[in-house]
Amino acid sequence: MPQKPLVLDAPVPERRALTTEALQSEILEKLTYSVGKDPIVARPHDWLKATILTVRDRIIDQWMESSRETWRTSNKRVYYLSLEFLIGRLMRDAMSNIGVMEPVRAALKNFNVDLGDLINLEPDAALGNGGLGRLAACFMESMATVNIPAYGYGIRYVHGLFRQEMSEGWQVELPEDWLAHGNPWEFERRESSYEIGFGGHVEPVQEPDGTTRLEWRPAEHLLAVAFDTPIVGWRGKRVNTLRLWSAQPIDPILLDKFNAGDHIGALEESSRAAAVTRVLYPADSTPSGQELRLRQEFFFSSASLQDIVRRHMQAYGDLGSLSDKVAIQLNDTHPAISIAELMRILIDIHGMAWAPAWKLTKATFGYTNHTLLPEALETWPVGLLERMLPRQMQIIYAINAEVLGEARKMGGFTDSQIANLSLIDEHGSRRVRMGQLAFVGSHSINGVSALHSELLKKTLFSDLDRLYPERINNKTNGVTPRRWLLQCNPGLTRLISERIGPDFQDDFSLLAQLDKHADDPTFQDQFKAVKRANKVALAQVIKDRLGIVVSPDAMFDVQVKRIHEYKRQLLNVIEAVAQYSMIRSHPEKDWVPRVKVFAGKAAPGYWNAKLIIKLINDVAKVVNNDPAVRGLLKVVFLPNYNVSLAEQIIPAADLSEQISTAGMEASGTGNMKFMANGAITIGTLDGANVEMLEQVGPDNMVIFGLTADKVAEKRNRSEVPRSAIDASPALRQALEAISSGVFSPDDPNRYRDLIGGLYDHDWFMVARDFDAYAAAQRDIDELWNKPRKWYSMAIRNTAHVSWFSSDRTISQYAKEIWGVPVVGG
Ligand code: NBG
Repeated sequence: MPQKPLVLDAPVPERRALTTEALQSEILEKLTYSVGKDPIVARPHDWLKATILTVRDRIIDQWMESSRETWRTSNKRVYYLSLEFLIGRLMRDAMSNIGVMEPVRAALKNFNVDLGDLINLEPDAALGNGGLGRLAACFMESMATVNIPAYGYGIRYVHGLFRQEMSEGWQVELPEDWLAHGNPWEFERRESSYEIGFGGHVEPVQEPDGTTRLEWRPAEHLLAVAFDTPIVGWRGKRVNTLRLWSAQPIDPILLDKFNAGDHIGALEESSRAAAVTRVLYPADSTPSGQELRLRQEFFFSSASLQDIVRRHMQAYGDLGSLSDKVAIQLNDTHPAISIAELMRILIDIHGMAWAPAWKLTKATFGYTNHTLLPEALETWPVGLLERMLPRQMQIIYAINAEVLGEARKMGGFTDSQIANLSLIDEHGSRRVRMGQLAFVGSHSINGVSALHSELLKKTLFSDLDRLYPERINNKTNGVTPRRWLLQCNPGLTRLISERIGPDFQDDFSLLAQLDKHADDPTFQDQFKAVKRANKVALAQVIKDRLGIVVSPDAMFDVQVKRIHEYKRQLLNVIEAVAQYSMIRSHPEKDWVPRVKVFAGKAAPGYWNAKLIIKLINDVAKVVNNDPAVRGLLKVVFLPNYNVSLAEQIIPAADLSEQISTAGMEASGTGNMKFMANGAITIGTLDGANVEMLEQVGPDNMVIFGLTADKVAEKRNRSEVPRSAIDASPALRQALEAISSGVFSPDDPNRYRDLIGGLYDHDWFMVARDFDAYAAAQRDIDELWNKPRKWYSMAIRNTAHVSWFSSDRTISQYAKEIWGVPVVGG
């Protein structure tokens, strides 16, 4: 029998007073009774905790109301399964969304505590690597904003993404400890814990009615315990839950072992279990391929599905309606094992027959693909799956038989196309392709920009697209304009509000009204003043962290993102080297002063990416200290890029570098954040850049380089890059300088192989795009010299950014994939 929660119609509690006095006494009460500190001795972390608890209280009433409403209305729920949530700090976001920032600031001031200091003290929750994880965090905020009953499911890693430090210009990884002072946002839910099995075997079990069913008997179990964080939308109307799972042992200590004197052995199981959720894998767009990673994937998938099924049974008492009431979105293939696990739950535990279970599964799941890079597509050895998840592997085989049967029935597939469709990759040792599994088990497969979705159809999934037409669709990424404009750039927000009124904060399409002010010199001057103030603040950060002095009147030219060869930080730094030698050989020319800002982490095992960081730092050392440069070019690498640093850098950027090899960046989301903050983009026709160009128009963006088609063509012809290098004296000279050790006198051969690769194969088209890129940079210089033109372009970037709000993206998911209503959006 369905058991609905008892109280469905509790009265909506009175809103708490928003006055400074009320907040002041609440903060004091939290400090005293929850933190246990006397204000006289309280430390900054105590005040932070008391403030977060105060803000949290104001969210909880609405949180409960949101979930009561979902029970009451029986609306469909959306579950976003993601191995990564790159949340960053939550306090400013929450205060701003519920509108208590100023009274909290005033209340703290009366205790002589500065809110700004507390904001900077909050640890940056980095439970993700890059764009994919940050997208999940933006989506959580937007789902609450457009009033979708949604849950995010992920892992509560004890250590998020590593902290990056520099040692003589090399990246060094140190553990990040975001939980060191506890996490006042979360609620541990011991009652919501599930057993997760691994290993063992599958056994036939006789039912009383004479039929047999299969049952998985895992050899090993551990416990998934839920930790809930409330995520509040704009204006606090809806609060959703981010539920992160933590792994714990079933038996915290084996007492018999302990009593027998084996004190270490007694805790072995405990530490084995805890290892599952201890660390985030630090690879971005490259799978780690390790057994522990697969354990993480299954652990959080199984826990989430058990939770979803339990909640559904509690409300409806029957799984037949699952896909009417539940939509599950798979964020990349990381949770793809969920497809086999849901089938197991439906068939083995709830006794459903194969055909209806398969239909229900497909109707419930949607899959978002985030990359085409072949090396980034997850596969797992069949043997490993058979050992770790024997029943799920049987189900994968059965799904595969069904898919291949359908292909044969449809006909027209060659042997190699059939091999392409198969869930099992038979080349070399047999492996399960998680992308194929996610595809066949979902009714919707989406890419994250128009170009990327087209390429999905044409390349990676061309055969599956023929077998199952209409499943592939596009949902261009977006970012939350609350965090990435209103909160990170209060100066610009104020200016825009003064010009067009504050309503754009509730309807970002109103930003388009800025277009008609783009040529107004007064508005341009104000826009420039806001930008300059943000640059002064960033210059201070650069000085504090690196001891490098940069002028806020120089152009801030910024490339911040994960370090990856396809993102081509190398192209950028080679161009800087070329520019450096131009400045030296032509001191008489009127060079545009530039500060090149880089930041980003490299996967610890990705040698070339780490070498590129070292190269940037080596070049910086020479260029920044050469008196002949006269400060006209500065190169800075800011260590430990994370969400909070991004919030400081992006509002201060004049130029946004989005220069990936065309066809390789699925979407990019940093590009949209820079656009919102009035930076001009220099970019390739890749990912969402293509749609940015459509929105803002070719006069307001600088596009260069090979298109995705041309890149593919050149790769097919395996054209040698050497001719491009021979034809470009500037490039040749820069490459020779780097590879001969001009920037690495301590180790002249350091960059020989890295640069050699450009002569050899140049997979990422660095050499072949160089001249176009350098020319585009000179166009940028010219624009900079015409400030009226520059700021009209900058303003138009902000004016036309609303399409890239994640509210728009989420509304499209809701309408076109999930079938749930949205508000506004
Ligand atoms: C990344 C892409 C980005 C994209 C984000 C979010 C992975 C696997 N993919 O281009 O590289 O913006 O996903 O969709 O991290």
